[in-house]
Amino acid sequence: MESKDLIRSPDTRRTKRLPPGQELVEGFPVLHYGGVPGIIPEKWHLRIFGLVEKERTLGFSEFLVLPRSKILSDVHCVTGWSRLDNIWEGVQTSVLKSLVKLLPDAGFAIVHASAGFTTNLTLDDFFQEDVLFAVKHNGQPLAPEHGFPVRLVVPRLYFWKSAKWVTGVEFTAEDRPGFWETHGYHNRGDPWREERYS
Ligand SMILES: Nc1nc2c(c(=O)[nH]1)N[C@H]1C(S)=C(S)[C@@H](COP(=O)(O)O)O[C@H]1N2
Ligand SMILES: [Mo]
Repeated sequence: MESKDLIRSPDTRRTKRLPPGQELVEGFPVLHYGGVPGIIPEKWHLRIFGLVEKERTLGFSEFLVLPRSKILSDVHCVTGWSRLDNIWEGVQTSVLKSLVKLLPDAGFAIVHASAGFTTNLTLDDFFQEDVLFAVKHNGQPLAPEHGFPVRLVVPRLYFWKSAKWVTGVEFTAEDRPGFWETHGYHNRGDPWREERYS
């Protein structure tokens, strides 16, 4: 579906855009654990499950007709680089609320990705207006190494929360630290508070 106007992530309005301990980069470094999966879009699914009334699985063609938005955001990697003014196009997480009904006990979103990768967010962080499932970066489809066909983008937290090659979202009552969170990274990861490691 055609996307609406550009939403600015609030951090892009700061006069000082660089969080403490970060350095600007011009390129787009690639970081992840393991290999780059070769995902065939026709075989890709997004499963929405856990504490929902009725679980749902969307295929790529169903995902592509969901309402889309464009978001301007800065990227801050916990390893110290930041990349400003990224335009992401995709489906805001809030759209999921029109696809499934969350049960009252749900408090966390566990984002699942290829090869068993997960990352955890509170529902408050997950449903912020600037959080989206991106299919494009700066007008181009995502490159395989940057998460093709779909990645999450969580602009206000360090970039490890922005899972590449997303396959599902699970709603849970209890928090469940994900891959990087159980390998020494902070449970939340606010770059302005330098929540880097735990
Ligand atoms: N599936 C998956 N997503 C992931 C990771 C990963 O290991 N697996 N690493 C995270 C980390 S640590 C970072 S810094 C960003 C890097 O994204 P980029 O390669 O597009 O710069 O992806 C995040 N998303
Ligand atoms: Mo990272």
